[in-house]
Amino acid sequence: KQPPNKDVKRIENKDTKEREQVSETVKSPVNEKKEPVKPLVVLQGGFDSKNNSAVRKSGVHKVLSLDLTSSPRDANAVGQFGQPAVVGWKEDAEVKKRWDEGHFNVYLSDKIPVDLFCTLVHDDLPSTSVIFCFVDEVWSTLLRSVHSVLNRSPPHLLKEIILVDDFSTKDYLKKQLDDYMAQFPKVRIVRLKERQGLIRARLAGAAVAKGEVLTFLDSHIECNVGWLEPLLERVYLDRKKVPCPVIEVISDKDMSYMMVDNFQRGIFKWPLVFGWSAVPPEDIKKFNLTISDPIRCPVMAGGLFSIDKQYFFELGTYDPGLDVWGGENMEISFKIWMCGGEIEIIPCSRVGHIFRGQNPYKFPKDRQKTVERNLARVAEVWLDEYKDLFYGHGYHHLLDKKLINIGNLTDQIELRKKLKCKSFKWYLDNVYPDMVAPLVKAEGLVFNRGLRKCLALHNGSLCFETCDLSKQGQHFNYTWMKHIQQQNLCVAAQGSRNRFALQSCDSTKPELRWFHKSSNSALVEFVSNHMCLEAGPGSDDLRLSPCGPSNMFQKWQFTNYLV
Ligand code: LR7
Ligand code: MN
Repeated sequence: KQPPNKDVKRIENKDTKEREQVSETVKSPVNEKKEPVKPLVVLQGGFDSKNNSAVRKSGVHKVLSLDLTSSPRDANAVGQFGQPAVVGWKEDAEVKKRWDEGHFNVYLSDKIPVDLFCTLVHDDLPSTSVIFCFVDEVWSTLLRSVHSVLNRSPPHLLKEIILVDDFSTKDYLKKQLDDYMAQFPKVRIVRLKERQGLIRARLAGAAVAKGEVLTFLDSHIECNVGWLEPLLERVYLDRKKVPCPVIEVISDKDMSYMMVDNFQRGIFKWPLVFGWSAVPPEDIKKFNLTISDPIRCPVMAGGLFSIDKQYFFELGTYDPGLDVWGGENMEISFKIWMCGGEIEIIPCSRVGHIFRGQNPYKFPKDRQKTVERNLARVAEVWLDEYKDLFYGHGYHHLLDKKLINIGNLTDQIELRKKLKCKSFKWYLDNVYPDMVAPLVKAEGLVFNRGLRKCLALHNGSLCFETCDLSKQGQHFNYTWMKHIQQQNLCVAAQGSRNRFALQSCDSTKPELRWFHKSSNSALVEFVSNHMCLEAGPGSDDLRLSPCGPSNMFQKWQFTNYLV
């Protein structure tokens, strides 16, 4: 979920270089070393790779490669996904010879793995309400979304389709839509009286839904064959499972439908940016994962999932204070995992989505500010001490409460207590262990290169001593808040001449922040950005001086750098 324009990256077939560049955002060990992949086109033919911008948010949504080595459960093995299998003309004689054994193409049948890609599901699955919310959606894509659900869902499992119109401005979405949908008894339209944003629009749909399960979809999707049953199967097995289909790519250029790579998980990077990443190959091996096994995801993309209706309400739905777009996928994901549920991608369920580089509708307020505010709400409620990592990755400005009003969070904090949800640390340790999230950036002694001594706190003020790891007074943290911190005391940029006193740490105060790039670099005062912390020549001397790139008395080194 990045700002528009910047993140329109391309998947290239021919240009290996560019592919590698693209995969840098979210590393994918499985595919990195491979040759450029060729997309597998299903449903519709003709895919011009050069014009495909099938990427959004921070992650690369990779197109399924054809060069997987053939294994019994290989999606590309002959006959999988219902693809026609072709027998070469040289084998015609064999085909004929063996036809009568079963009066079908026995020769070919024997080539198809016995292990079918997707297993069967129970026959007493719960019914679902499918909820589409939309604002000014294009007519044809909205209709195609609805038709794909009507055509490809077993009628007894589809309770209804609820279209929530989030106060669209387009005329065709009014009477014309009512008239069109009147032919389908299962389709209901809910009209919002003012623009609510997708979060509250979905909640309006959920409030009137009659199915046992809620299935949320974006309004520019195409459900693939058999998409619904595997999702409902998971909810049936365990009502706290929240299954998502594999989100495939409908080209924004030629509208072709492309399958994506298997074994991709939804993840986030700081500051709460959604992305895709390949399941680590060690995990595939360790858990003996086949391509039809559910993939547990730290976070969901947001738009496409099923959830037991009662469970959704038990969880307190979405934070209704989230506006317009963004962040709600983080919120629901943390909530689900930390409060006893699970998020899975179900490879047997596949839904295409048109990925767009920009939001085609207007934001009532500034887009970036809206998303930032939503994310800050999520961080404040769910991240515990890790919220510093969120603010520290470019969101310091949100800490100045005057700049942004994130609204009241009492209900959300109460809810988390009531549900007895686990800590964010538990989530990181158990759900997303490969996430690197140290609570501080650097720690230990603070060594000055020029003076060749270490910073020490002595009777409330700073001085220098011979470096000694055993002395607690010499231990400092360099935090995400850019603090040089000992317990709850922070080095402040305002010192009287040569004596630097410490102040109690306060993340809202810019004068407590110091830029420090890496080992052996300066500590630059945040506010002015051109004054550096300088030591010496005497052991008690510490001052702010104009930064000089080769001044050794301005070069500092912490013992350990954690990032
Ligand atoms: O104010 C709004 N009111 C709405 O009703 C804004 C949007 N909407 C509707 C909109 O018409 C659409 O049907 O909400 C739906 C989602 O909006 P999109 O399509 O603009 O969102 P997106 O596909 O760019 O973004 C993803 O992230 C969103 C915000 O966090 C939602 O969670 C989307 O559902 C989500 N989409 C997906 O997960 C599909 C796969 C994308 C990926 C990765
Ligand atoms: Mn969308």
